[in-house]
Amino acid sequence: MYRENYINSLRAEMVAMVEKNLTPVAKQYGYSEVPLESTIKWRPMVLILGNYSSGKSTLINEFLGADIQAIGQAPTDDSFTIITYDDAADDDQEIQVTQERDGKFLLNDPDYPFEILKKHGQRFSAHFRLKKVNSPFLKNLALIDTPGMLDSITERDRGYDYQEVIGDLAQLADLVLVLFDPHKAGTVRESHTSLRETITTRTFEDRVLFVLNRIDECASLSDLLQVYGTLCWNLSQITGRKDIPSILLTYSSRAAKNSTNHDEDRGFLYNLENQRQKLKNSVLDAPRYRLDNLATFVETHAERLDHFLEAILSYRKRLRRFNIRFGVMGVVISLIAGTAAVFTGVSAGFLGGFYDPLAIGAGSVAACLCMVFWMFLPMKYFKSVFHRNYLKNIDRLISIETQTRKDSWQAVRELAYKYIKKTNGRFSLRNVKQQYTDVHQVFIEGTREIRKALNELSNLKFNETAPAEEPAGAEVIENSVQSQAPGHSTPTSVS
Ligand SMILES: Nc1nc2c(ncn2[C@@H]2O[C@H](COP(=O)(O)OP(=O)(O)OP(=O)(O)O)[C@@H](O)[C@H]2O)c(=O)[nH]1
Ligand SMILES: [Mg+2]
Repeated sequence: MYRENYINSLRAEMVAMVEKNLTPVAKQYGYSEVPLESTIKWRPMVLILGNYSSGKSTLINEFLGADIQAIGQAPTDDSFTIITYDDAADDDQEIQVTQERDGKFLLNDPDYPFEILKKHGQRFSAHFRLKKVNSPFLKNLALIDTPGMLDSITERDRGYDYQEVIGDLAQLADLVLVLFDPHKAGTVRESHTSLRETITTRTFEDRVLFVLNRIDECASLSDLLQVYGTLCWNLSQITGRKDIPSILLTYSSRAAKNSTNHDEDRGFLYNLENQRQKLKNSVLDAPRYRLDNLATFVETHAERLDHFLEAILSYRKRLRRFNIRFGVMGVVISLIAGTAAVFTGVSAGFLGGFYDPLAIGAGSVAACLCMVFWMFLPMKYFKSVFHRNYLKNIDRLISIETQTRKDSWQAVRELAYKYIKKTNGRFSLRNVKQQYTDVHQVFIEGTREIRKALNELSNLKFNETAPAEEPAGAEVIENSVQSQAPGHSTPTSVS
């Protein structure tokens, strides 16, 4: 409980910091149309992706402790379902769906972070829904069940851009599970595209957990090893990683019990740990991932806004220097012109002498006219040259000495260009200076405390949130396995 409260209060602190220090700047300059915190203020989310029939919905039902999602051998579910806790529901009731809402509601309610998915259109909206369930498993997180990835279907068939949708969801999620099964170990076309292009660019490597599910369906240990090898090879080819990502090996004891393939020798399972509990613990640890992701979120956006403000501030300061230099130059030239006019007037005999009030007046008028001319012609011309030069070489406004700086500058370079072009440098230097100081403070110090807290958290025991009991049906498959294991004599049968 202490751990949970600690995580929740740190989370609230970070969201408040974003709301106060980053969002006003982000909205003012068009860095973000929606408040930055809108995507992070909701509960931690776990996105469950995978081939069709890889057991996503079965896994979710097992976590929830009730049959909430439809399951089946053929591609069963073509919807994205957000499954979340119903705070108003009674925990003592049987676990069930207590409320269902459609995509339209979900995409438009500002309490949820899904506004950014509106752009995927009506067909997507019709395949998006929310289920509230009174399962204690969901107290600190939400699950997202997704349509299985397929071989044949095209984006046009689905009616929306599937890869874009999972890309956006992966960006929102704190943990992404990618499920495979022995029948199609990494060979489904949509999974290929997702892993090669979408997931890798839209989330961080350490947020993705690979799972080889339904391993009870392997005919033998050597069959499992072959499947595992194929999956490793495919994953390293797709993701371009040289190291083999860790893959959890799991199966649903209940589904295995109901499976018809009883004639196969599943004795090998006896020597393998079903890593279901490990998987469950990782999912239950989503709130901690969320904290880590929040810290990364704040660091990333604070750094980008910092660079944006640094660039426009640098432009504004250079413009001020330009104005002072050319202003002084104009004054000097005007004084010279005024004096020259007096000289000419006196030597031509139009004016009585240098101290003649008429001469002083004429000199002043000449100087003023010269200044006006200077400001409206040469200075304006040089200013437009200055403006064009900086727009052409906008990278000169900021020093890009490291790759990280380069990357985050790239993310806001266009925005800075547009802003400078639009305003021509007519914005308040004082305001931008203040904003830069505030954002820089967040960038340098904002997440220091949170990072320290995260270190402490990794030493805190993760206890009551992760009940250690095996899912329903586990006993049966365990018994079945034991009965088939060499040298084991417990006479229990699966059928
Ligand atoms: N033997 C065995 N069968 C499983 C396991 N997990 C799921 N199944 C079965 O596999 C079939 C597909 O399971 P689902 O949970 O519907 O799979 P899904 O990934 O949600 O499928 P789609 O929603 O269609 O993409 C069902 O008949 C399940 O009973 C498992 O670990 N072992
Ligand atoms: Mg499903």
